[in-house]
Amino acid sequence: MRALIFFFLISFLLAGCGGGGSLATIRMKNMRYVAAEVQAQAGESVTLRVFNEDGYAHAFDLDGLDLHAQLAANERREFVIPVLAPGRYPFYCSTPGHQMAGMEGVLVVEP
Ligand SMILES: [Cu+2]
Repeated sequence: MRALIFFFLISFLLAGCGGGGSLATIRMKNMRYVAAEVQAQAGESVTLRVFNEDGYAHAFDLDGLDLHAQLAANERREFVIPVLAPGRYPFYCSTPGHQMAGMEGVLVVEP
């Protein structure tokens, strides 16, 4: 029992330090999110790396996590989410007309 508590404590500390987390890459190219479905694991920290590979500005909007960012041409941003609950988190580009043109995707968090 004591070992189990110790294990959970270490896991918690590692998660707090950013260790054991995963990386999800979201690329914007040709008015699309290149991987329209991105996977992540629940219960650990996730680094979302968003890269605008187009020669013009895009936005990254993920309402479920209240993430909203403007990305200039060829700009790269990272968002660290300490912990995610399982579920589907749709994201889109809020630049006028872009979501209608197909700029949307979903972050799928597996339990
Ligand atoms: Cu866009």
